[in-house]
Amino acid sequence: MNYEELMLRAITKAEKYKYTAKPNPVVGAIIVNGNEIISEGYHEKYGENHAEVNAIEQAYKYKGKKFQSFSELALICTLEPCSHVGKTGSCAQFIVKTGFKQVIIGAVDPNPKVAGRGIKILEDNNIKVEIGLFDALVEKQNKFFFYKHKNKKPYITVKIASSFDGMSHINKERVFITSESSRNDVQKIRARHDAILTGGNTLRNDDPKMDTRVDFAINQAKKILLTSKPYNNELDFFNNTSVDVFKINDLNEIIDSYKNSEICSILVEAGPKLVNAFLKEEMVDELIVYTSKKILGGKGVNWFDEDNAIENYGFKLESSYKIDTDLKEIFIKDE
Ligand code: AOF
Ligand code: ZN
Repeated sequence: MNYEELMLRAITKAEKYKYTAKPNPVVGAIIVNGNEIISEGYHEKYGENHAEVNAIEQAYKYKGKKFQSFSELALICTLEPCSHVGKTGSCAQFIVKTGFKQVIIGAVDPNPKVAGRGIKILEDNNIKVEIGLFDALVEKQNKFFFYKHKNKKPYITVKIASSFDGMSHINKERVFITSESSRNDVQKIRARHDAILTGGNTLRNDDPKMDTRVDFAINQAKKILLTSKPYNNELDFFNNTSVDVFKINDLNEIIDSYKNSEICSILVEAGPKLVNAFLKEEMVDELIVYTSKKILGGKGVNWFDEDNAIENYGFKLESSYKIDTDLKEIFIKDE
């Protein structure tokens, strides 16, 4: 296998850990001796070993058998090895200490704690480093992580469920607008995000849990509540989780407070008032709309005041699917 094939293999296999590594990026590392794969490692779980460490620990089992010294081997990593000592040691230092002489890197780590320093450690220790192999794929795979560090703010997705006549259900009328399949699909969107944000009205009227219910392992998203009024903190929403509560109205200030946190993405699941406030502030990067065939009429309240509001806010349709009788549309900010 050549380095291109190995990098693609590492990227593809790293994908498996996207729900458990978050808010960290998914990362893969492969160690080869010429054409032979000696070992592979992945960042499987947030807070646990980085990919390179898992690969190197595996490789030690074959030292003296498949190879004599690490200087004979090449290490392929999808992301620049980290320079910082975080929850685990510095991968770049560990690679130097292990004795590698050749490292092939996909993308440079945009995290300001790393951002080229890992590469410098390797090069300063006479390791031959190649950078940029399929970096666009690595960036796409870790879209939220790269966005957060490039823009110094989390990626914001808004999800709404709309009746055929463009409405949300009215206060305290707990009707399901969309089908069970659509609601299961929402669980996967929750699973991808690092935080879920809602407002006091939704909390009081709907009593939502807003946790992610899926049949695979995930890191549950953090919860964020925006409310200026009193609330009952014994509701299910507060079960087994820490919730960040904001009593201020300034959305920019609220979102800005996450710029130095690990949160890379926030999913807004709220009612029309808060959703429109996010849109008016031009803070939404992606808007996901589920539309059912149901008509709500007098039992509903309009999601938007004007016709073509989504387009008028500068969104363009990126994709559109049928889910049972519902329609799922994804709109992206038209830059
Ligand atoms: C690597 N290899 O497999 C990953 C890296 O909180 P920590 O200590 O786990 O560090 C997380 C940061 O490390 C993350 O934000 C990113 O910059 C980098 N991720 N680096 O060398 C890995 N997952
Ligand atoms: Zn690392």
